[in-house]
Amino acid sequence: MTDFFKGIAPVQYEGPDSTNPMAFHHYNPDEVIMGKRMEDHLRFAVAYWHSFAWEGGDPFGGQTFERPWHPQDQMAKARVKADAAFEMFDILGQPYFCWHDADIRPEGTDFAESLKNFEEIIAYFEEKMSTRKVKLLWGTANMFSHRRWMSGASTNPDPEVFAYSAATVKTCMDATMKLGGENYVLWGGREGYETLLNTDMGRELDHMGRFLNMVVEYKHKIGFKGQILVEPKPQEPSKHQYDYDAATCYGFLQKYGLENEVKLNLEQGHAILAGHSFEHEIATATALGVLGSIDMNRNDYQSGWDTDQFPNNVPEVALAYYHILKDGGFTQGGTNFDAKLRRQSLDADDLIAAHIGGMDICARGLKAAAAMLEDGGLETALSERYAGWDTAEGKALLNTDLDTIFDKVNAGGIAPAPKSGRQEMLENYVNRFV
Ligand code: XLS
Ligand code: NI
Ligand code: NI
Repeated sequence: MTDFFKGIAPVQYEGPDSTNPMAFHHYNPDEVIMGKRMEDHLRFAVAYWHSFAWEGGDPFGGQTFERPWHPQDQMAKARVKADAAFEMFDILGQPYFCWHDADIRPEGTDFAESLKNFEEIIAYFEEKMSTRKVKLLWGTANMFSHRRWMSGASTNPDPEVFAYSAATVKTCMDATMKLGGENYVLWGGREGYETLLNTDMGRELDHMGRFLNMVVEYKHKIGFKGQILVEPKPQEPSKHQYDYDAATCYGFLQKYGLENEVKLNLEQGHAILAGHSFEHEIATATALGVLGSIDMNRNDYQSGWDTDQFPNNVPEVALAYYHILKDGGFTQGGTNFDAKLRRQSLDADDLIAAHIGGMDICARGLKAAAAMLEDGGLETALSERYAGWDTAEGKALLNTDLDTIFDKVNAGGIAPAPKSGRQEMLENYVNRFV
């Protein structure tokens, strides 16, 4: 036991009229929405890196947080950190959590020592999970912080780094499987470049494609039933990252024959950095059949950086869940809070309140999305807009050729009449629900 969260009781649902800042006002796990419990729709996960490993630094200043598990370079402290993490899971009652290897264990002096540390903590997690309901949404490898990864992991010009990366991912997949993880994520932290002057892009992409194929081969070899997910991001820390956005990732997966094996973990902040909206990224992934899971957060719209704040915009979140629900909802994926406190938010109750807020915002978004779908206004408008394609003539058009179409148009049989796109009407419609 730590006393970091001492005096903070498990968070309960008290409804929208409650003024208790340490209660849920909208997240009611058992409430049934479109035939499914809210908890089973949202599948919330706490991110170990932001909540427990990050020390409050930014590019201009170091650590602001002082936690009982600091400094993080000792095994005993890694256990204290795990104790605190599971205490927070008990307080929040969220069903899942996620980690990178580097979040949970201190780095060893060599690969073998890092692995020993990692396996000891995984065993410690296993013990804690055996008496609790909390599960692992996904595991991943941090192959971007240590200096060995400065020129990339699978895309590194040095084959020894490729080898170190492959061995690292193997151990993280093993641990994810051991803990019953439902997904395995690969975010290409430094899989990109700082300058094309020193970069053989074609070669790096081929190496990354081969690496991901090895991951998929290993998944089948060990019988891991979880989804393999890649996480698009356009830049930061690299100037340019190869997994730029959902569409770019899909092209990459197709080129390397992986489009039926690998899905996407989409993040709000990364969508914004790529110049998209979150719902654009989700709609792209659902159109291509590769939506896997989401990292829920929010970027500051002025700073232009991956600020990883907790979400606080209901209309935005509602449109994200609208596309997720329309796609049938999460199966193995979920809503991971890849979000961190502001560096001045020093206290334990700030950390709890941040998650309460994020969960409540998502609950409101989900309810609004479900209400829109149940009302069906957007679907009716869509089917009316595309109705021409459901007629016999519309269907036949796609199965003919330019000459035949030309003859028909030229003979005067076609005279398109522009129709309103009704954007404001539809925006007003959405506004009724959010
Ligand atoms: C960083 C990424 C990272 C991944 C996991 O921007 O979002 O947190 O989700 O490696
Ligand atoms: Ni991110
Ligand atoms: Ni992320």
